[in-house]
Parts: sequence; C-alpha cells; structure tokens
Amino acid sequence: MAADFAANYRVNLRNRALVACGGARRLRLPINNERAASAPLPFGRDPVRTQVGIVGAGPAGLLLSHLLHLEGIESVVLENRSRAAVEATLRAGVLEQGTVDLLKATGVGERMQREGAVHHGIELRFAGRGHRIDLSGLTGGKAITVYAQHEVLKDLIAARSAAGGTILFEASDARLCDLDQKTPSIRFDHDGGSRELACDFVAGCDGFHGVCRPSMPESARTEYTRAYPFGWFGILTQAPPSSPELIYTHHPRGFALVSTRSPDIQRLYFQCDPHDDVDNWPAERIWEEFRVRLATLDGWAPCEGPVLQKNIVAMRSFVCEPMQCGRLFLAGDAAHIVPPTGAKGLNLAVADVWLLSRALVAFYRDGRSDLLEHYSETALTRVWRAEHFSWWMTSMLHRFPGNDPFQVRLQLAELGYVTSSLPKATTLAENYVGLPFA
Ligand code: RFL
Ligand code: PHB
Repeated sequence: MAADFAANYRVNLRNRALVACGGARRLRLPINNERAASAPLPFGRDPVRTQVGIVGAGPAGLLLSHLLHLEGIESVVLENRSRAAVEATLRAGVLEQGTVDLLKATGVGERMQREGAVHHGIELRFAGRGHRIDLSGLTGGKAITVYAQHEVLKDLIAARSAAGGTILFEASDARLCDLDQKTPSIRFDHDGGSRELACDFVAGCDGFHGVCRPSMPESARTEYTRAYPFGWFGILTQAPPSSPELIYTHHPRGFALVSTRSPDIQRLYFQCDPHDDVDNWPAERIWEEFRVRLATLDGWAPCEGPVLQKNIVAMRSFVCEPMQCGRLFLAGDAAHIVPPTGAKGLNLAVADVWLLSRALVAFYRDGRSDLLEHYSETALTRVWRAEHFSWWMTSMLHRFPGNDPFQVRLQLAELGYVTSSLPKATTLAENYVGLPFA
C-alpha cells in the first residue's frame, strides 16, 4: 500500500500540473446558499476536479473541509439536503474539551464561546438523590460546553462560505466510482443534470444511512452492531433551566436526562419504547413522566413550559471495520454509531476528521502515506473506547425490558461506586470531557 500511495502522490502532482494547464477545472465557487444558485454551476459534461471529494455536510464533512482549507487543500462538499434543513436538524448538545479547543483554534469558535455554556460537572441522580461528578476537578480543569450541533454547523457553513469554499446542497443520488483507482470520482445529480466530481480521495461523511459505507464491498468490511430495546423521547421546551448542570437519572420507570440549549430553551429526554408515537404524548403526559422520573426525596421538580418540539430517537451501537477502502475514508456516523448517553457521537466525528486531515496534510505536503495507511487503525482505537463508554453509561442508567430486581441492584451498586470512588468517578469524568486527540 505504501508503494501505491507513493505512486499516487506522483499522479497527484501530475494532476496538479494538468489543472494548471486547464486539463480539468478546479472549483472556485461560493456556496450555493439555497438550491437555486443565481449563477449556473460550472459542472458541464467533463468532470470537475478537486483534491478531496466529501459526501455529507454534517459536522464531519464540514469540519474536514474547513481543516483542509486551512492547510491549502481543496475540497468539495456534496450534501443531499437543503441548507435550511441541515441548519435546522436538532441533534447533539455536548461538546468535549478537545472539540471546543479545536473549533476555537481554527477560527470557528467565536459564537460558541459567546453563546455556549461551559459546564464543570454533571449530576447522576438515582434512588431519589443527586450526586455531582466534578468533571473539572477530576480532569485537571477540563470541561464540556453545551452548544447545539446545528449552531456548530451554521458556524462551519459560514466559515466555508467566507473562504469561498464549495458546498453543493441538494446534490442527490451520489454514486462513488473507481475507489480502487488513483482517481476516484463521485457522480451525482444537481440542478437538473448529471454531474461528476473527480478527486484524489473521497471522504465518506454521510452519516449512518449514507451511501459511502455500502460502497465498500461487503467482503472488505466487518460490522459490529448492538440494538437497544428502547429509544429516547426528546423535547425542546420554552422554560428557564431546571438545573445549572446536566442531570442523568436512573429511575424504575426508566432513564431521564435534563439538558439545556439557552437560558430560555431547554432540552430534556426520557427513555421510551422506540416504536412509540410522539402523538401519544400530549404536553401534560410528557411533564408528568418527567416529574415522576426526576423527583428527589427533597421535592425537586423540573421547570415546565410549552413543548416546542418532540421526537423519538432509536438507540444503537455500531462500528464498521476498517474505516477505509481504497481511496475512500469513512468518518463520523458513516463508520460508527454510539447511543447518545455518553454524548460522544459528534465528538467522535470531530476526532476522526482531525486525524484524517492530518493524514491528508502529510500526504500532500510531505509525500507521506503512512498516516493515511494507519488512519483506520488509529481512529478505531478511540472509537472502541467511546463505544465502551457509551454502552457502559447506557447499561448503567436505563431500564432494560425483563430486568429483574437483581439486575437493578447491580445498576444501583455501579452508580453508588461511581459516585463514591475517586478512581471510578475519574474514569467517568475523563471519558465524558473527552480523551486527548490522537
Ligand atoms: P451526520 O450529522 O448524520 O451528517 C451526515 C450528513 O450527510 C448527509 N447525507 C448525504 N449527503 C449526500 N449524499 C448522500 N447520499 C447522503 N446521505 C446522507 C446528511 O443529510 C447529513 O447532513 O453525520 P456526522 O457528520 O458524522 O455527525 C455525527 C453526529 O451528527 C452525531 O454523531 C451526533 O449528533 C450524535 N449525538 C451527540 N453527539 C455528541 O457528541 N454529543 C451529544 O450531546 C450528542 N447528543 C446525538 C445527541 C445524537 C442524537 N440523535 C438524534 C441520534 C443527541 C441525539 C438525540
Ligand atoms: C443534548 O443536550 O442534546 C444531550 C446532552 C447529553 C447527552 C445527549 C444529548 O448525553
């Protein structure tokens, strides 16, 4: 593989020369804000060429494009949804210390610093009592920041836009071609026509349901899966914060989580039947469930308000090995899924693309292919640690159908240990704030 990459690097240099001679057209386009860009896109019958073709404008794809741009490496991002839909998707809220540091260091952290909330601890609540985990005290001062994923996406899209980057929204039917060749390409439909993007590498950042992972031959990948027999019912409510820090609750009726978005908007979840329907849950029934699950012996109750949004999220653990096949590199949810209990999914996507960007920089700048060759192995070490942490948090805090009283006692014993043992609390804290990037 080393020889292959070295040869490809020379090909890449030739391609650059070709580009300089006008052999293929490089993109220098502003972001098409909405689907109908005012000027026609310069995709004709000939393939347009870039260095890294990125499928998916989620956190993984957008941050990768941003990091590559800072190193002078060109990319084009293809996204099948509209910009408005991407910027409105409600998902993660917790950013690890390393994610926050990276966003700040690369110039996209200004609004996050202004509007995000830094939290130095979390509460584990069980048997009617709360127990604080001092995240900062246990990790040498690290913390998490609560800042919504779609706000991170808005910041990244704005940064790519300001830098003249190319994100094609509503680019449908992406197909990956020639992944085993030196110049793979992505064919897709956009603006009523068939297009082709030729590149040196394809970054598969298209999430769990995307097309990139299935483009790897089945014989070239192994998938590890665990489905959980419950989901999360999530709400957004207009109310003041119920608590200064997040609350993770174990209760006989099931898990509940109190999170936040802003001083006026709160995010809460409770464990539910994954096949339930949000229409079965009028606001009063939702609040009754939260009141019961979150109650403490000293009468704590959540601050209630109008329910602005409600949705049900399925829970699964999933890993695809390897995260690379020929010229295709997977990153983020395209390669792995964690249940949200550990708040790791977005942060793993960030760690993946940080690693991938370093490997691509080494390739283009120094002609080194070793980091690309080891990308999958290196990324998977962190992925499996996060998989274990997320599974552990989920197992400790949720009610499993068929759980007998013995199982519940084991959960309570584990929670008691985590909240009374310094080493065990430190293990939770260092995983929660995030282990250092590779
Ligand atoms: P995404 O965010 O799914 O983005 C993939 C993008 O690819 C597009 N796409 C395609 N584009 C072109 N062609 C195709 N064929 C395409 N197929 C798909 C999609 O439209 C989309 O825009 O994946 P990415 O970038 O890997 O990011 C992963 C994170 O979104 C995810 O892991 C987190 O949201 C998980 N997560 C959390 N992570 C955290 O780190 N901290 C949290 O607090 C946290 N809370 C959560 C969460 C996920 C949740 N849900 C909804 C599962 C809370 C919840 C409830
Ligand atoms: C969120 O605020 O959406 C959130 C917080 C913590 C989690 C998962 C989601 O573990």
